[in-house]
Amino acid sequence: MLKIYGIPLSPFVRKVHWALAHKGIDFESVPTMPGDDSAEYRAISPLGKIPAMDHDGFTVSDSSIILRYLDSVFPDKPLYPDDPKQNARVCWLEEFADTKLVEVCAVFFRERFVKPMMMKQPTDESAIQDAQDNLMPPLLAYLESQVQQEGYFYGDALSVADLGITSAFVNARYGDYQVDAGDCPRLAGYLSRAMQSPLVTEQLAIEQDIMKNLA
Ligand SMILES: N[C@@H](CCC(=O)N[C@@H](CS)C(=O)NCC(=O)O)C(=O)O
Repeated sequence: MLKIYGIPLSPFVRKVHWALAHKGIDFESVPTMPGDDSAEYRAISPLGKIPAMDHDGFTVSDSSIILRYLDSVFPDKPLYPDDPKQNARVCWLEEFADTKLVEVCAVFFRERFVKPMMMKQPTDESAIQDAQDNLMPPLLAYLESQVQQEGYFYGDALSVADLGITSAFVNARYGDYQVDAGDCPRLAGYLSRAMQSPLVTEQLAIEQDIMKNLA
């Protein structure tokens, strides 16, 4: 049995759920909040971060490590290409998404979704302004220079680059942030294709159900 610990509002947990859905592998989603400091959870995720995985008693944490493991154990529909250069490129795009892009998308998510809706706290408009004017533009410019005009973000098959980048922007979307098609036509076109793909629309509907059941 495969269990994924976390909640899919986390871009990292969402990435793993999407990978498993793409590969057609059943799993149990075990709702776990970020920073869970129970001894049981720390045993499988020593930093207390989500996601973590339990596969027939083998446990490991971190979305990228989980995805690499899953790609080896379930090699159909690989998310990491075999070719060394293509592999390095998608790993880099995953890293870019998981570090800087998630961090900036999280400003919109935190300020316009988590704080007002979940914590009943006011939005810090200056944080939003800074993200919009200063933090996001260089990231968008880079992604605009890398994304393909058609199809997937990189290459000719869905890869972890698509999962990481699209998942980060889902968090920005929860915070009412959209990429402007006038400024970044290729990236906006890509995100519109990705968000409307059957994988993403189906998974976002499941995400809504999971979150409703937790509320
Ligand atoms: N590199 C990790 C990052 C995971 C991560 O930062 N998860 C956040 C939730 S989005 C978390 O659990 N934060 C709690 C904490 O840092 O204590 C991964 O790819 O899984």
